[in-house]
Amino acid sequence: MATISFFEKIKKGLTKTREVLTTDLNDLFSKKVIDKELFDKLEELLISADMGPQFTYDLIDDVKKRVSRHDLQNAGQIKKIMQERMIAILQKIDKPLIIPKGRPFIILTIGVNGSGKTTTIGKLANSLKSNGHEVMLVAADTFRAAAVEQLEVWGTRVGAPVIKHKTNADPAAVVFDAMAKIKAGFAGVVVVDTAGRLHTRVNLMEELKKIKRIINKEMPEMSPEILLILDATTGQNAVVQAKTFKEEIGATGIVLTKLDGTSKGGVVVRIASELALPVRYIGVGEGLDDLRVFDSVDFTNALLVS
Ligand SMILES: Nc1nc2c(ncn2[C@@H]2O[C@H](COP(=O)(O)OP(=O)(O)OP(=O)(O)O)[C@@H](O)[C@H]2O)c(=O)[nH]1
Ligand SMILES: [Mg+2]
Repeated sequence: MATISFFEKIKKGLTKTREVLTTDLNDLFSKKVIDKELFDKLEELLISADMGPQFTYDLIDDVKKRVSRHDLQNAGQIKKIMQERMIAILQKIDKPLIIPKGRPFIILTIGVNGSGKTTTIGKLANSLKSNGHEVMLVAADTFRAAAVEQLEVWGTRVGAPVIKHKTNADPAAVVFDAMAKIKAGFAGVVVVDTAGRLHTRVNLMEELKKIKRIINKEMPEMSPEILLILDATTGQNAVVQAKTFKEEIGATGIVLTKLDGTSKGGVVVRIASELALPVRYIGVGEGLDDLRVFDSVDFTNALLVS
């Protein structure tokens, strides 16, 4: 079986959004004339891919101005303009997570129920291990039955130890144990799984704040990466959640999961425009190898270039 390239994998993962943006746009741009109907259809497409109203109207406005200046000869050129505008926005959030080797580093994952936290941790641990990092997983989701077992399955698959307590134990106490491992000499990446929560649930938010306080108290010299895991299939809702988590807990980066399951991949543009938070990784499937470092050029190529 031929191995598919890194780029092809992203492209495959983005198929559903690609279908909207590339296939439908190509149909649209096969028209020779640039008229009102074309703009209406373009607007509809961009909105359905969840690029957000701002991006959509700015793009259409730009194209209209170019048309009136006779700068635009055919509709096909619109795609190029769109890619340039997307890259200009996405570059701001294109800041990969740099993880040092031989020193402890803490990643705390946060996000609503089912957004993909535990799965992302499994995939991330796999990628870290293959890049030569030591990895330790921390089962601070003591809330949901079977959450610990789910993390342990990933731990076994990737060969990473899991720190755990019993169901309903204090999550902060599990994190405290992990900090003790660092103090005792563990010099790898500690990845903390937490319970899913509604972004409106006060008690669960307080639990996350407590975990963060423990990390800051025990490891004051360390800046943990607080990774907000967002489900791309929820589109605009993911942006709303992100705002709340950012305000309440203070995220430092985003992972956008399930891009393979949605035609709303344009939500990355909204995230970039509305939240000043880097997108560190994207999830394009459920397998071990389905996490990708976010790169604005690769991403737009995967979406728009045939
Ligand atoms: N297709 C696809 N599915 C994903 C991806 N990431 C996660 N999932 C699936 O989404 C579902 C929920 O994932 P979990 O990792 O359990 O989510 P969670 O945030 O840990 O959930 P809670 O612990 O209940 O809050 C699982 O069925 C995963 O396999 C992805 O990138 N693509
Ligand atoms: Mg989980």
